Amino acid sequence: LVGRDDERMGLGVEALKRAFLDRLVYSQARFPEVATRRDCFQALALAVRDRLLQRWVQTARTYRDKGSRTVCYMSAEFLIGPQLGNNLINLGIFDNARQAMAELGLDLDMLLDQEEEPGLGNGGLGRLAACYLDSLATLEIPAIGYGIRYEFGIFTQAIRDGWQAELTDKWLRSGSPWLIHRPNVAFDIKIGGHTEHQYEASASRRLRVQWVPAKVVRGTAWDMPVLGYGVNTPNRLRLWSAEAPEEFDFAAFNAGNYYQAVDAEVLSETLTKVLYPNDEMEAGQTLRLEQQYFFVACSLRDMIRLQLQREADLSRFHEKFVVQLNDTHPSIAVAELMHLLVDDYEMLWDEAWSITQRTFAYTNHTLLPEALEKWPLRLFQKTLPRHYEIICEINERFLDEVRIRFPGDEAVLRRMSLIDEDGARYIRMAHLAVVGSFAVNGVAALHSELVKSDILKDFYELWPEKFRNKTNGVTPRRFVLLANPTMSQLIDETIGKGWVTDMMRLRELEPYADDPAFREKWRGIKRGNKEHLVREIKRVAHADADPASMFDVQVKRIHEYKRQHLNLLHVISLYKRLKDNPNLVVAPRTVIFGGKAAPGYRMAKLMIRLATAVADIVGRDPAMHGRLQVVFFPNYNVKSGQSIFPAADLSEQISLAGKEASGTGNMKFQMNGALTIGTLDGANVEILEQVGEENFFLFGMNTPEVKELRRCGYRPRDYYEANPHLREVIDLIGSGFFTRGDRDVFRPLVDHLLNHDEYMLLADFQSYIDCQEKVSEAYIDYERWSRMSILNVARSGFFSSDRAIKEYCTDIWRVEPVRIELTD
Ligand code: DL6
Repeated sequence: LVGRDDERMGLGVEALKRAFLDRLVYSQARFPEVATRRDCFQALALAVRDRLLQRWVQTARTYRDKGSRTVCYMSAEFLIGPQLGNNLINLGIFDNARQAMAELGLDLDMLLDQEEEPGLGNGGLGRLAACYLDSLATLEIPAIGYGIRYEFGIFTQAIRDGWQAELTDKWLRSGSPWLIHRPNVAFDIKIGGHTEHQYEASASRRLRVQWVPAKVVRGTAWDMPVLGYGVNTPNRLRLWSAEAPEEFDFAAFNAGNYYQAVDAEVLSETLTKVLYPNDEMEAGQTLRLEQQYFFVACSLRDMIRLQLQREADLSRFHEKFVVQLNDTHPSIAVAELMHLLVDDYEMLWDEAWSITQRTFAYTNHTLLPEALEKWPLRLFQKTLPRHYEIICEINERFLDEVRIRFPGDEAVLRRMSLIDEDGARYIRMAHLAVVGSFAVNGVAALHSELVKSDILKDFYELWPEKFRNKTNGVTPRRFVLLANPTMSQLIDETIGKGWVTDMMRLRELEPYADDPAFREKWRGIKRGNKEHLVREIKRVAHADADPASMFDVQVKRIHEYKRQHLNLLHVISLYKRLKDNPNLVVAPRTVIFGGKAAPGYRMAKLMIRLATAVADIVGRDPAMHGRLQVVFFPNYNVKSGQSIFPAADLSEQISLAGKEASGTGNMKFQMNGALTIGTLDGANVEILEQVGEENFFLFGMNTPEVKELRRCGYRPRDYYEANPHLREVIDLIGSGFFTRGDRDVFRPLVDHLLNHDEYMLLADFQSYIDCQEKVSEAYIDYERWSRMSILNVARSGFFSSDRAIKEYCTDIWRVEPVRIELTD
């Protein structure tokens, strides 16, 4: 198969041209003169897909022949981003494709821009899953990503009159060239109904449990190939889509009720219709629980199907598959595997439980107690009656173990139970995940410690050996090589190309931080990236930005704990000081915000409104020209992130210490040469460790200080009373200055800060302002800044997702790479 330069496989310029034209005619039914941009994108994407599929078939065959142990990464979200550019990079044909398209009179960038972003995730957690798929394939680890093919991904954000408006995300409007439907890989999944227990006549020993469902939904597989960089391994991302088991309900149809017949189909399809936004406590959402169960049930059946193709029974299931639960969203898998093994495959409970506990590992991604998933017991029981029984059984056996370990301690039993019985009753999904898994990890060193000392403390005391840390990482292929080609080229020229898969080699850049000529090139590259972003800002936000100013950027989900409003307090403080003292010497700044607020999260939406209001007033003030600008970049997503990270000078990572599990944006900024202003939170702690204090702007309380302040009774108003400048800033917001005199708009925000301030902005305010002064001084000394920027990149290797995945492989999954050879 290899070495041929034909339309399906060749990687050279001529072969790519032929492949493109072939696909344009035979897949799009177009000739070049009338082809739309979309047709051309589609043709190129399909030509690239052909090259992936050849490798994919070979990979699948090798895995089957070798019976390889496989990692199954189960996640309700995979924020994969546009695929074409990344696939060209990983195939090593980006430049060839550019040339091929140019020779056909087409611009590759224009084609790349046609691709709809698959918004199959909310933020960090979903993007992490996508980075991990890239690294798994790059490291040649047999792996399957299992998730949901949402018809509507995360909403598209528009800004209307300064407020966030949500528009539906029809990413599948024109189909996706990357998804391959497998209608033959289909499972019928039961939901609702009741159970029937059949007992032996002679004794009351239970024999079989029959689950009689209220409805059945069919899941069919859609596969997306995920190619590794510089290797022949495309792994599989398998996404499940819901449909009715039969096209029509024939009974209803024959009775003449066509609409009732179609209704069933519509209802079934609703199941995978839309991605739920996080940050909204919607524990009452039956549909969300059904979604979680549906994709997990399909995935486990798929794995069992594969295992039974290889072996006669399921006794070695856990040797062939290891399942990583990405947060609690798929944790119902613990009960589902028990249901399958015990009810369908008639295994004894103890053997089934032993297999289950050796199959799963669980990653926790949040320290916010309100984000720990729990389901109202009634809702759960109604939706999954059999799983409710299984969870009760798991719980009884588990609590017996707890009783032996902590005799007589009723409080610990209540705290650890899988069922929360304090007040309204809930099923605690994190507890189910911990009990059913052999390994539990946090996503940054500090977070993993807090998991052990706070949120899962009792479990850590019971099973200390289960707990580990796996600091997150991000893929340098997408976020450096693809996003920042000019910097990548300079690095290639300076230290060679090996860094892309061995990011620790970036350390070889360190001596160049002291080379003035190198620093000048470095600045030139950043300037070019900023000019590119300026054009994007003009296009999407209709705002001007000065590329000579410091690009001070905070892009991430909007949430009070991430404290975008603390950033805004600094902006207002700077604005006020510049107004009061026009000769103040400070670095000119463009402060850029981006991020979505969950549609039902009122305070987050108000924070966006504050950002747009401040941007408006500052933008209209001629005195701010060349000194301060504020931009809200709408609809921040993976694609726009690729323009934003390479252009940033300053990365804002300012969450309250102890709240951000890790953060991954912080890593993407660092890899692109931005300096961090941040608290000792999440992975910032490790970034600081890597780059050294002199190359990081640290401010604010640390986690013990936050705890101590809370213990003593935090009174935000005391800080307001004691700090005249803080008072001025807060009062300006409250006065209606940013809202044409309307004092009501921001009243909830100001009241909240003065009376509650759960995330302690006021306590950290002065430290943040002082630190921003240091940032400004450093930026003005542009040689020093460039040096720091180079050192940040040189010391970013630890945050490659390859490092993280290698740790998972050796410490949790115990899997080995499998080399894929392409043979004739
Ligand atoms: O681990 C990926 C990412 C972390 O970097 C963020 O710090 C964390 O907030 C995020 N967690 C979630 C949790 N959502 N829920 N549940 O998105 O995970």
